[in-house]
Amino acid sequence: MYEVKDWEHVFKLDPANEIDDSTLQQVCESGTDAIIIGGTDNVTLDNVLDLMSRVRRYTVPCALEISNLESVIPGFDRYLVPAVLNSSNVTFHNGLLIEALKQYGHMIDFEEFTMEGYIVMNPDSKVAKLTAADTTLSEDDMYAYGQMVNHFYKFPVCYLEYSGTYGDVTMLKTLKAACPDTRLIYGGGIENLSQALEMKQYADTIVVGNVIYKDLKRALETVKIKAQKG
Ligand code: 1GP
Repeated sequence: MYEVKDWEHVFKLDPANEIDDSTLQQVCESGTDAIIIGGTDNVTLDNVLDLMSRVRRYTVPCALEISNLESVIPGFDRYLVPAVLNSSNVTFHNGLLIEALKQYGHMIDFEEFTMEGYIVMNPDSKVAKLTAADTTLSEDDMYAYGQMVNHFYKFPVCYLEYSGTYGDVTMLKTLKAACPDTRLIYGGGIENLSQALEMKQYADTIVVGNVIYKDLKRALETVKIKAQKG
């Protein structure tokens, strides 16, 4: 199952964070649908390679969410390419992408790549600061972004990113209403099963990140959303 459309629950590991073998084993053998390796700061070729090779001991699919060109390496099951739609800096829409294509376009297997229309909503997150994201979106704005992803860009994935804080479920619901054909991913601040279930009402896929490093037991419980769906 290397297609994002098959993923209901995903753990995201930040290559800049330390993770011990026992924790990694429990995360990889949790029954989650995939591991995404991705972060904002200090994502390097070395720490991506190290984490990928450790995750590769397990059968769980492993995807790289690309944050810079230096750390893109072969060997992942899938590559996720974020385009931050509410960024005021064109670098994060398509600037990095055009550089990547100029350098590597001749050797890319495009089937392995999935474009993500990203909407970054936590103003205090590193990603919001880095990308100069406009996090003050109204519900009308959110609906329009959803329409843009679903009907105009026709990206396969729309990712509502509240990284570091639990988001507004109303915004997610609004986005879902605008995205009938797009895989909707929610990530940010999910720290327990009930939060995972709340967001899963509208998200097709939920991403659990930080809590892995804070409270592994609660992180692992979130995988139960797979058993409890409809
Ligand atoms: C981050 O969306 C993910 O990119 C998950 O967010 O780390 O807050 O769980 P958290």
